[in-house]
Amino acid sequence: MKRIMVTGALGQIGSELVGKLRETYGAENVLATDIRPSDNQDGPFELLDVTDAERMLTLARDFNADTMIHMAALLSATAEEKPLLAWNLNMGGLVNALEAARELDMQFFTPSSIGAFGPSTPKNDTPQDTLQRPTTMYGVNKVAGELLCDYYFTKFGVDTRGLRFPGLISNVAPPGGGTTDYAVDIYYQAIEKGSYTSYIAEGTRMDMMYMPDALQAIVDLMEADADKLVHRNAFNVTAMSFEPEEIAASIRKYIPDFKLGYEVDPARQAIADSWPDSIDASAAKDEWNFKTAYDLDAMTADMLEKLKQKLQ
Ligand code: AKB
Repeated sequence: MKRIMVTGALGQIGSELVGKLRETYGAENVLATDIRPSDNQDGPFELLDVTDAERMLTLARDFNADTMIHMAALLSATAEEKPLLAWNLNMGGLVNALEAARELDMQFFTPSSIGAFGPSTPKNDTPQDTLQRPTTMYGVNKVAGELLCDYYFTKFGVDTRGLRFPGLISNVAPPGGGTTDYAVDIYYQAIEKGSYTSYIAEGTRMDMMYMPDALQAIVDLMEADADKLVHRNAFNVTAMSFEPEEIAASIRKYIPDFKLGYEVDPARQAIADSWPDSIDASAAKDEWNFKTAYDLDAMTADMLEKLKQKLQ
């Protein structure tokens, strides 16, 4: 049975991933860590600032971890507001986690993002292997992170794996500081107010995926046969690509009077404009059978049902 340590366990992905890993591998085999304290009593938890390399290594060693899932990071919009903090946290945390993995011979996962692409990347069907010259600090961190993970694999033999996530949509943890967050907020506002004002402009397409598919993709990639992996860091994955009007149209199937307006935030719009419209996930499909269960309408139905239960 795996012994898994998760950093950033209270973040947008971490807070659901820990539950999924505990269901799959047993609660006692998953150590959740975060810089903030947790009220969750479902399994082991430790406070950890990921820039503290010594504590990270000690926690992993004391837990006998054989797998490190490193999630702690600032997302794109916050990283753009605080670029130096983003560099220190995103890169410092990653190198500390990779060093712990090297020292303790742990399997390793960390997410990359569609943010690893930039304006000169092909916009449609963005290939797995292509030009990556991002213009955001988050993107710089993600490209450097992909390369660093490749380096730890080729140089030290650490079993590093990663996914380039699109915008992730979840009904559990609210996102914080991302560019794609509008596609989560829109569901909350649809239920609470029947309308939404989008900070992303009409016609702006971005890739997205429902959180249950993202969690399954992490487990599937970590379980994949290493001999079949041509790529490692990081696979393009996506379930859908849409613009604000398309998600609004999907919501109107359940809330017919739903209204969408626009008040564009230039900072987040500039980030969105530098990212692809749709990426190609065929390498993930070919190398480890990546698949998704939710398209836009299936996601909308589930989001609205779950959020109604939560908010009413
Ligand atoms: C963000 O918007 O920053 C993230 C991402 C696509 O990496 N959701």
